[in-house]
Amino acid sequence: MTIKNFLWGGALAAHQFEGGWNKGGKGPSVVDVMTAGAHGVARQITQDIEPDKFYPNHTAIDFYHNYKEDIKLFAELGLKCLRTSIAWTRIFPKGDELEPNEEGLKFYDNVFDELIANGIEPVITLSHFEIPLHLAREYGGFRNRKTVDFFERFAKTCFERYKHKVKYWMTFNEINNQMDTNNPIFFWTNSGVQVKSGENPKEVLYQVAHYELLASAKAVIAGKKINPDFQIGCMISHVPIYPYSCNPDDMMAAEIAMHQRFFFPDVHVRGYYPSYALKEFEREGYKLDITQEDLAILKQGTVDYIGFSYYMSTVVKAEVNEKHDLENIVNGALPNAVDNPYIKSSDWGWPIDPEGLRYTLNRLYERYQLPLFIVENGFGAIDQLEHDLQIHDQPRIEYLAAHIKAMLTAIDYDGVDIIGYTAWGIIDVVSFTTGEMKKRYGVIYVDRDNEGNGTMKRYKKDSFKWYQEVIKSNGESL
Ligand code: BGP
Repeated sequence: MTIKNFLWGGALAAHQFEGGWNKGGKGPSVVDVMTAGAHGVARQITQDIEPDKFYPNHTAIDFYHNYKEDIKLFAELGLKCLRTSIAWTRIFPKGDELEPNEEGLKFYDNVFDELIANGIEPVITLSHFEIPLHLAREYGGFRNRKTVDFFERFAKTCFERYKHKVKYWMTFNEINNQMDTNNPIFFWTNSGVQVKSGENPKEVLYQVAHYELLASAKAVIAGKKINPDFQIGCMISHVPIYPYSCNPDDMMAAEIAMHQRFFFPDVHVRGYYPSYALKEFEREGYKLDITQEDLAILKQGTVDYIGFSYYMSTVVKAEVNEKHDLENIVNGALPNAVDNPYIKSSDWGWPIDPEGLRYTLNRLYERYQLPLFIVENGFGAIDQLEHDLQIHDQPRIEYLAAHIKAMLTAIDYDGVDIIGYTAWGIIDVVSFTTGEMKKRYGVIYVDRDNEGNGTMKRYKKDSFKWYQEVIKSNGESL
């Protein structure tokens, strides 16, 4: 094996584990007004915080008050890095203030210092689905050019404050999952946007996308001025799309559908709009506010690496599948998606496809020739806390082992350049899509249920010891 200085780690996002949603001067974000859903039941976006409703992210797993103990566990696990995010509303509670909230900045100083003291490098996402609610309500989120400036101010504030503590940054988490314009949750959490009746969601999407890509490029430019050693990446969700058969029509359907996956990283990496997007804008007659000055900024603010999440693959046929369920996250905006008969799925219907990770690594690397960082991968499942306080999560071990093996093959045989691997939800957190607690990813169990009840105590699962060995052996022991 040829990996050196590899960043083995765990991944989390502020709103899914911190709790303390209104502590230390924090303002509400777009996820703070989202109720819990369940498998097949969508989360609701409420107008404001309604007293009779349960908002799972408000307390989450209360890392806010337990960060020292949790970081101790991460150190025992041997993590080399922890990928997490900065809650924008801890720093700018409403988003449009001129001055940041010192208490929020101090909280992350404490967290980063604690991580570094324990030999864990913080890897930071600036915006992981938690744009300030005020920006969403008052400005329409990223449908408004002003939000670009608010984000830039937030990014600069973080870069300046943490320039000696953080090297690896990402601008927007899974920026591309809002390509699924049928799912209002993604638009809301990525960008603080709700589509109005009579609007063409695709036209709204591309305007929002432009402002976000611009905000990302401006952040990259500003970050490099503050510390030229910063590595600033994008973060995309990558679900490869396979053709259902070798029928050239299926092949072409898959190839065209992949534009959806590549649109955002194409701009982040190359600094200009891809030809297929420009043709679509023209063909559909979209009226977009994109200036020459913006295009120059996109060109200058390209990313250093590609952070991405990988959970599953999907399959399309040339013809539209009438039974397609548009609420189904797996198939998202692909009306021609079908099941893959060769692979199994998780209890939440997410196809399990480790080879798809090797395929993804190869495709992304050949297209962009930039270092890749697998910043999310994991297995959401129900875990049982036994009477003897053990949790036997063998399926999770199998999932992670198979994916890590595929990654190591991509490094050793295919020569793909990979910075690191951070297992998603290293400690159990609130599920993003469903708001549930019972969809667990962690190697550390948290005693909390879907309704927010439980002792919040932490327990090591079988996968804890297993992952500890993986890290210690630098991937030799799977
Ligand atoms: C990604 C998000 C994460 C995370 C993960 C698992 O889309 O970046 O925030 O939650 O998916 O999804 P879920 O929690 O819905 O199972």
